[in-house]
Amino acid sequence: MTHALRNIALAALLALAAAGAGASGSHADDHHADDASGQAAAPTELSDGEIRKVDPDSAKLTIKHGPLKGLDMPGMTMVFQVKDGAMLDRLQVGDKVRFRAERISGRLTVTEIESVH
Ligand SMILES: [Cu+2]
Repeated sequence: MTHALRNIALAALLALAAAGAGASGSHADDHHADDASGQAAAPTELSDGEIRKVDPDSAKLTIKHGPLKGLDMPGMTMVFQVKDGAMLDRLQVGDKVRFRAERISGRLTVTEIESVH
């Protein structure tokens, strides 16, 4: 009898846990969809660009870039966030660069950049 009660209690707990996991799982899926699209949008290759403005104070970079295939974007001059402000230390206006841009939290962010010499 004690075992039966324990089993019922366990079953109830498991059901609760499953319901909880299901609920949080679908919530996580929403976020995961964002992440997945961000990752899917990330180009696998570096894109070409030229530095037009370096803004260390706000960790932003203006780049005249060629087409960004992964982001479905034609060539243009635009402002990017940079993932790490220190990335700007070695960049100067006029530098030819190769860079990777990803959509992070809805913002186009340079996650990798290197000068082309
Ligand atoms: Cu652009």
